[in-house]
Formats: sequence, C-alpha cells, structure tokens
Amino acid sequence: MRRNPVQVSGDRIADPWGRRTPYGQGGQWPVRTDSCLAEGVREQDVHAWVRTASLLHSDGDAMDIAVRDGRIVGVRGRAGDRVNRGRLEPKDLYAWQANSSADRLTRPLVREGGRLVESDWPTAMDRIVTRSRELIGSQGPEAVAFYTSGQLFLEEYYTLAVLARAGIGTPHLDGNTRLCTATAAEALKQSFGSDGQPGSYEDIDHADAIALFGHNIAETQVVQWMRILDRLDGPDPPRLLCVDPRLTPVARRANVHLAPRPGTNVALLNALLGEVVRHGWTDPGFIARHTVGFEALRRQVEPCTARWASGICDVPAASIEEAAELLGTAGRLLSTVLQGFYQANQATAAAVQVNNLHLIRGMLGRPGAGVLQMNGQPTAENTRECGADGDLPGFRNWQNEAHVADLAHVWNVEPSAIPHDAPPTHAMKIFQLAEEGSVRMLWISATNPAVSLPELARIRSVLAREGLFTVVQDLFLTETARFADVVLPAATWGEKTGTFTNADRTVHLSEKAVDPPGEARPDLDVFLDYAARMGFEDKDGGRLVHWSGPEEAFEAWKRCSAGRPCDYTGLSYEKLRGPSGIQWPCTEHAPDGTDRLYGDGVDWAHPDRCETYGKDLVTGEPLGEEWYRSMNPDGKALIRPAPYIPPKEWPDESHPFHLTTGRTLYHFHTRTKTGRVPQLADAAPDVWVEIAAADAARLGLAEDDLVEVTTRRGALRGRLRIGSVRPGVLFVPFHYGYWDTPAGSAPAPGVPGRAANELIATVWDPVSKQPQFKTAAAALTLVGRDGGRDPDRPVPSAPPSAPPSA
Ligand SMILES: Nc1nc2c(c(=O)[nH]1)N[C@H]1C(S)=C(S)[C@@H](COP(=O)(O)OP(=O)(O)OC[C@H]3O[C@@H](n4cnc5c(=O)[nH]c(N)nc54)[C@H](O)[C@@H]3O)O[C@H]1N2
Ligand SMILES: Nc1nc2c(c(=O)[nH]1)N[C@H]1C(S)=C(S)[C@@H](COP(=O)(O)OP(=O)(O)OC[C@H]3O[C@@H](n4cnc5c(=O)[nH]c(N)nc54)[C@H](O)[C@@H]3O)O[C@H]1N2
Ligand SMILES: [Mo]
Repeated sequence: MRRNPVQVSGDRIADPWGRRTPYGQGGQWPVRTDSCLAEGVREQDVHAWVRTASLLHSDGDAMDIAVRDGRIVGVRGRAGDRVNRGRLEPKDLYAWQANSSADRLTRPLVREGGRLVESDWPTAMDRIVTRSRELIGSQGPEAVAFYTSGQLFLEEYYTLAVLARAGIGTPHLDGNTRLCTATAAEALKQSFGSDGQPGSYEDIDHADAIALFGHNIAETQVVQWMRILDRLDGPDPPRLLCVDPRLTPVARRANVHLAPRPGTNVALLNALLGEVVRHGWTDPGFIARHTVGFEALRRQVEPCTARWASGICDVPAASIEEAAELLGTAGRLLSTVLQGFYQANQATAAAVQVNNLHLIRGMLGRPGAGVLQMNGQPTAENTRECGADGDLPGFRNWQNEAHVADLAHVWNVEPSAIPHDAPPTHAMKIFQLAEEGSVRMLWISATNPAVSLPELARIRSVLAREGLFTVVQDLFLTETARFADVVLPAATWGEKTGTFTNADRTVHLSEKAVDPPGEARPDLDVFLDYAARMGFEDKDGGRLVHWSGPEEAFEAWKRCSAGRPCDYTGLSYEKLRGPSGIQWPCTEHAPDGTDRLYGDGVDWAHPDRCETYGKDLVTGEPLGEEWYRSMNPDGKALIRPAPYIPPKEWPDESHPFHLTTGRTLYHFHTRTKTGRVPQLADAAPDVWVEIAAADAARLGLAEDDLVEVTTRRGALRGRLRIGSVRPGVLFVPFHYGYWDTPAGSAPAPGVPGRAANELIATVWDPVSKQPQFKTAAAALTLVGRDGGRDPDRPVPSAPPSAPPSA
C-alpha cells in the first residue's frame, strides 16, 4: 500500500483519457466533471473550493482546489469553463499532493564555507541586494542577469520585467520559454508581425481536418486530446494528420501518419506546400487581400515534389500526397505545432511553413479554420507578453523608438532607461556570458536548468563557477538549487494568488487556498521586496514598482497592455471569478474576450505596429525596418518561404542513430512535483530508451535490456523499450535528473547519467534561439541483461510512454 491513497473515478493511470462523451461537428463539447479527493474525504467534508487552473501544461484546465482544515485535500474540474468543461488529466488529478511533500523548502539557505545552511529572509535578501549593488556599481547593470520561467504568474513576470529592464537596466532577462515557446512566438512574429495566438481550442469543435505537427497532444495536452477523441467518436469526425517520427497515441488514431527522419520538417512541409499549390488548393482571394510574398513561396516549393521529400524524410511519396490532399481539401483546417518542430532543426522556418499553409489556403480567423502555434508551459504566454523573456512588454518592438517611448511613458522613466540598442539577451547567450565571466550574478526563478538545458556537464561547470553569484528561487532543493549561493523558498500554485493565460489566450485567476509551508513566500513578494530594498525610482523620484499585491500588479499590467494585441483592459479579478476563463484581447469593445485573431485580416503587421521587422529564416539576421516597409507597406500577413537545410548533426558510422527526446504523460519536466506523487512516480519511475523493432532485432536486443546511449557530449543508461519509434531513431524522455537517485549527485565526468540532456549539444535555431533538443546523433550499446540489473533502478511497471488503450 502506497502513501496518500486518493479516490478518483476510474483508473486514470491505466486510462488517462477517461470516458468518452462523443459530439458532432459544430456542437458543444459535453460536460464531464473529473475529481480526485484524498481517501476518506467526501465532497460534503470539504470546507472550501478555491478557484484555479492547472499549472502542469499549457491547456489551463480550470479546477477548484478542495480545502479542509487548512490543507489541500483534492481537486475538481470546473464544468462551466470553456477550456476543459470539467475534465482533468492525470497530472491535474494527482499532482496537488506534491504541495505537501515533506521536503519542501521552508527557510532561505545561504552558502557558508562552501555549504548551504539555513538562514532567514533578511539575511538572504541582504546578501542579494549587497551583491547587486556592488556589481552594478563596479561593472554596470549588465553584470546582473535573470533566468525565469513559464510557470510563475503574470503579476510576477510583469514585476520582474519592470525591475530588471527599468530598475536595474539590464538587457539580460529571459525565461525558460526560450527552451519551450520561443519558436511559437518567433513564427507568429515572422508571419503576422506580432506574437499572439490566432486560433482557439473551440476550433476543435468545428474542424473537418486536424493536423498535428510534432505535437504529441495525447500525452502533453491531454484534455484537448479528450476533445479530439470525442469528435472522432461522434458524427462527422475530423480527419487527422500526425507528423511525428514516433508511433504516439496521436499517430495511432491518425488517418495519415507521416514519420519523417528527425530534422527534416522543412523538406516535408515544402513538399506539402508544393502539392497544395500544384493542385490549386489555394485561396487566391484571401492571398490577394491579406498577404504578401506568395510568389516567392511558389517559386521555393515548385521543385519540392513528394518524391524529392520522400528521399530526404524517408516517408513514402504516396503518403505525402495523401497528407497534402487531407490538408488541401479540408473546408475547415486546424493545425497545431509543438516541440517536434520547435526543438528540431530549422525550428522557426518549419513552424512558419505551417502558417504559410494556412495563409495560402485562407484558413484563418473562422470557426474550425485556425492555427495554434502551441505553448508548452502553463504560463509561457505571460512570460512573453509581460516581457520577462527576450522581448519588451506588450509585444512592443525594441527597434521602434515610438514603442520604447510608449513603454517609458507607462513606467514614467526616460526611454534611455530601458536597454534597447540591441535585442534583449536570450537565455542561451546569458549562460554563455556567465561562462565567460561577464555576467556575475544570475537569479534563477522557477526553472531547473541543471536538468533542462542542453549539455549538462557544461551547465554544471557554469553554475559552479567561482565568480558567479547564483540565486535560486524554488520549492525544492533541486539539482540547480544545490549550486546556489542563496536559495529562496517559494510558495506555489494553491498558496498564492495571480493570473495566467493558456495557449489559446484564455486568462484564469488562481487564488490562494492554503498557507505556504514554513517561511516560503510568493514569488511576487520576493520580487517586490527586492525592488523596495534596491529603491528603484521612476523619473520623478516615485516608486518604480508602485504596487504591493497581485491585484494591484494586475491593474498595473492592464495599463501596460492597453492598445496592444494582448489588451487586458476589459478584465478584472472580479470578472475572472465568473464561470469561465476569458480570452484576450478583452476590452471595453470586446468585454467577453476574443475567440480568434485575424478574422478581418492581420491588424498587427503594419510597420508602425509590428513587433519585429523580420529576420532571415536561414541565418536569423534581422532584415531591418527598410526591408519590412518595402515588403509589407500595408501591414498584411507575410508568406515567408525557406529552403530545407540538413541538420548539422546527422548519423554516421560511429553514431548511427538519430536521437530525439521528449515527454511522457505521467511526468512534468524535471519531476519536482510529479516525481513526489506516488501514482505518477510509479507509472514511470525511471528513464528508458525507445527503439524500433527492426533495429532491436538487427542488434539482437530485447525489451528491458539495460543499454547505454552515447553522443559526442555524454552518455546515459536506461532500459530498452521496443516498438514505438521509426527505424533509425532512439527516443529518451527528458524528465530524469538525479535528485531522487540513491547517490543523489551528478554523474562524475565520463560516467553515464540518466538525464537526456547529458547527451544533447548546445545548438540553437538561429532565428528563435531555441535549443535543438530533438536532433542529435547517437550510438547504442548493450550493457546487460538480467545479470546486469541494477537493484536501485526499478523497471517501469507500466508502459510509460504510450498507454495501451490509445
Ligand atoms: N505530460 C506532460 N505534458 C506536458 C509537459 C510535460 O512535461 N509532461 N510539458 C509541457 C510543455 S512545457 C511542453 S513544451 C509541451 C510539449 O509537448 P509536445 O511537443 O507534444 O511534447 P514532446 O514530447 O516534447 O515532443 C512532441 C513530439 O515531437 C516528436 N519529434 C521529435 N523530433 C521530431 C522531428 O524532427 N520532427 C517531428 N515532426 N516530430 C519530432 C517526438 O517524437 C514527440 O512525440 O508539453 C506540455 N505538457
Ligand atoms: N532534452 C530535452 N530537454 C528539454 C526539453 C525536451 O523536450 N528535451 N524540453 C524543454 C522545455 S519545452 C521546457 S519547458 C523545459 C522545462 O525545464 P524546467 O523549467 O527546468 O523544468 P521544471 O521541472 O518545470 O522546473 C521548474 C522549477 O520551478 C519550480 N517551481 C514550480 N512552481 C514554482 C513556483 O510557483 N515558484 C517557484 N519559485 N518555483 C516553482 C519547480 O520545483 C521546478 O524546480 O525543459 C526543456 N528541456
Ligand atoms: Mo516547454
């Protein structure tokens, strides 16, 4: 018997998607209310239900937290919400238990004589403030850098953006969204002039074809997959296209599954676009009214036949033709794009080709016709819109002096106080600057780079550098926190109040249900405390950060968002206490929010309003204002072609496999929460390596063999799972760091570890600067059969990556 038994209807580990509620095209998705309560607690025993949404993926599944005697005792989906209509997925259902883990950080820690020791808030904050002042005084603001998250709240990012950009004046502020949705943002900017999700989840209700590009939605946005499954089981089901080198649950249900060689997405897309153009499946009226650049695309894709792409992608030409017909003849086409594109070779160029498909087919801005350049993390949208990533708040253009002046006006500072003579620094560069020694203080909040960044041996050496003062703000003593000079214990979901926005622009309010453990504090309080201690001022000597709680911070953000694509001015905490989350833009004129962008053309691409003047899709070089104005004087959508360029790293004799990495349904990232929840931890307790049956047979390998995967960067050991990837490919989930291993420490140099990122190179997309976690060359060797079994490394008890009932 495990700790913390809970009550859930059905076995949602074995059957993650639960009972079907079929519905037909254009109908409303039926309600199904899922819940999970601690053993022995009945609904009538619950003292309060507190409003929130899921913080373990980007769907924003709305739910209420059950509270009894000041403790969280369960969760229940919100039936009235537009996103999930009551449903919850396994992580939503079980992961609340992690909040009360015995090993939560409850006091600040500071490094003394090389060791982290318990301390108090005044001491810890004083060390941070003293070091900040020293460094800013001696080296300037650029000595200080911030690396934040896609998992904090809007109010926290906005506060951080203001204090970093206008308080300190450092360009070095980015989020782990760089690893996650930088390409989504960049692809939207390149096509539509500005970030901002065009589509809506309701498009699933209306589509007659759904195409998933490098997106294993069944495991990563599990509730929206339930929505697709319900459409598939209803009358007039949509046709499904899956583009993924693995036989995922999505691929199993697809009408057409294209399993390209990793890294060849642009070749495939160019052939698909070529077929669409050759068959005349375009919408010339839409192209003429709303776009520029079609001729260049036509020339680019003309020679890209299905047969040509077949040779590059190793996909049958007939399947490419079949996929093109599915895409080309649908009356209402919904496409989604995620990490199989964003983290692969030519990330932005590939994602932009999906936008091109929608532009040339006129599939935008109406029910069922839309594109979702997906987010991954629950609050990545807010990192981007608040400018806590490498962008300015409110999708403002750092190269447009009028935009900077407008932002300076909102903050009541001089425009020169906001660094904008070069692009804001991206995360990969921040770590490079820390490695080189020009960044001397790195404040890391709500992210675990010692597991999630590429090339971990290098990251460990950066974090361990003598001259680098590191602050880590987290719930647990993570692999990263162990390198810190100061560790700040944070409150999290359920313990603090704030808002966040999902992948289809739906804003939810998440309210405090219980007190945080010990002295843990909300991240907002920490940033506000820092701003107050640093004494940041506006140009009139007033307080730069003039708010003192979440609702005031939200009101301040509303002013900053006014008149921008992500306009929040029609929202309030009170309004967000209604039955459903609300999609931005939400204004006086659109008080109920906006379901789709670009129903009447692309209004943010005008040269005076756009967020970017464009980049070269091959080199990433900025194209400049002059180019943009001549290319797009009237501000239409931009059709941007790109040639296929093979990945730098390609299998060879010594490293014969393509290695790709990703997720399982049961875990979230570095498992700081899901690894502490018995039901989820048991479902996928350790790393594994997936291989095709033909490759296993050729090499004489069997299921469960202990194997070693090596690349030029490092090595990893795991158990073999046979059957779910295309030949020539290995897949490794990236969730497994070392905090819960018996040794509890990083692998010594040359010793194989278990984190996928021991293997991944520091290579990023030149346009979005997103690292390529999905394209590496690897070798595989057998380490041992039963005799080689490591008693401390249990074999997964259930098939963790693809539950059988797919
Ligand atoms: N259960 C669970 N859900 C999550 C998360 C989690 O950790 N666990 N994390 C959230 C976050 S932050 C994110 S970003 C999303 C990510 O969600 P997804 O992008 O759906 O997840 P991944 O597993 O990273 O990658 C998706 C697929 O890309 C495929 N792929 C790999 N290489 C290529 C390629 O070259 N071309 C193509 N076409 N496909 C390729 C992989 O086989 C994989 O099935 O999930 C979110 N939801
Ligand atoms: N090889 C490989 N690597 C990858 C990926 C891949 O597919 N393959 N995917 C990439 C992607 S898309 C992503 S998003 C990243 C994710 O990588 P990370 O962001 O490093 O992963 P998490 O485990 O989510 O880390 C979040 C941290 O924040 C803490 N936390 C949670 N809530 C709060 C809070 O309220 N306040 C504070 N202060 N802390 C909190 C958690 O305990 C945890 O330590 O990984 C990337 N790395
Ligand atoms: Mo992500």
